[in-house]
Amino acid sequence: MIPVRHLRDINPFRPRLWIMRLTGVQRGMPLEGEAVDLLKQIASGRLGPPVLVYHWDADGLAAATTFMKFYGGDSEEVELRPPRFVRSFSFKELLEGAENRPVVVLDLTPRTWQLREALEVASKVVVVDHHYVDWEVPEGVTYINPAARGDLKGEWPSATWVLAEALGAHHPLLTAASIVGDLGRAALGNPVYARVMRESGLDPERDYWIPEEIAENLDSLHKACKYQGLQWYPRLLSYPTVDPAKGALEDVYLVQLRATVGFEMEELLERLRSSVEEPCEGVLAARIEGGLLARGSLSRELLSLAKARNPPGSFAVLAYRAKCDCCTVESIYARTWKIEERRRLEKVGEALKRLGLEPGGKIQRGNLVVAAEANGKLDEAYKAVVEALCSG
Ligand SMILES: [Mn+2]
Repeated sequence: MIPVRHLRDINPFRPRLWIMRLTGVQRGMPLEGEAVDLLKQIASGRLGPPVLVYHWDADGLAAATTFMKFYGGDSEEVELRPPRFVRSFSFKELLEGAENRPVVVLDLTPRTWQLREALEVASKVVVVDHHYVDWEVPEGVTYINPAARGDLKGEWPSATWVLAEALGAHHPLLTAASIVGDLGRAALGNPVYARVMRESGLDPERDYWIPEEIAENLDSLHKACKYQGLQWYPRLLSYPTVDPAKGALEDVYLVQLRATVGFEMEELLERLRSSVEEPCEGVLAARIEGGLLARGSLSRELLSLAKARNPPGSFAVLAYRAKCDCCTVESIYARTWKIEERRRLEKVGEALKRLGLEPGGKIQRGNLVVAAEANGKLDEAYKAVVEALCSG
């Protein structure tokens, strides 16, 4: 279940592969202009120690580590404040006690109301991201997101890569891990992934497992709801004596945590299989809770259960409550594998909006999902989604 692999005689961690300055040739689309200048000023430390607010996944952690590695001031003074596993967090709460500092938001896509709050409590607000954005960005927010209007060519596969291009520097293997973290095996078809792997002295296909293990190790922090770990690792991995990619690959705590997540996940999947309901034909639904933040994998598993039925079901609906030490996180997911069912999925999104939730997701071939954070409204959200799918 947990693959044990060895580095054999590959040693991608020779000093030459530590942080590399990107040259003009290696850079894809150079990011320039006032936005990048401000980011560089913050990274130099001249505007005072910043607060980093970053996504809890491998890409977010890699981006935060990259920023810390390049920070020109005293990195001990940088505040690391990822949100507590919810995207709809409040900057006012998150930045309490660290007001009037520059804030750098990494791999998160705050909504208009969140950015307005950020402007009230921070001296500068810079967002570095690669997600689609279709809402207003208030004046005063500096946005570095070349993928904001879409990225059909896959030039911006991770926020870490956007940050690398903006800073003009990165750790290529850590960047490769950030891409694998976001894309999974689809990274194998991504041009940026191939480039940064070669830059690391690695073969993009044969050595895929190296960035994959790094990404899985980093991702086990959020899967096991280790909030303190999210705050620690970008600092630990950016210490001058540590190679961040090697550190993330070999760190004993991360390796053990990943193993723990692996077998707890098996138990959770077992629980999921025994709590499946079928509120109407073709819709498989489940309401469960557990100690892992694993809503994405659980909802995908539920969809494969639906698909395996005879006749195959079209939809999976998951209401999941993750009970973490730091907090409880409730989410609602609806998935289908049929592109022709996208209209019904859109109805799910509308139903969730009517409840005051902020649904997001992807409606594209091969990945049709609508999801929302539902803290305090999980039962309502579940009923609304089932009704939207079952009422015709
Ligand atoms: Mn990302």
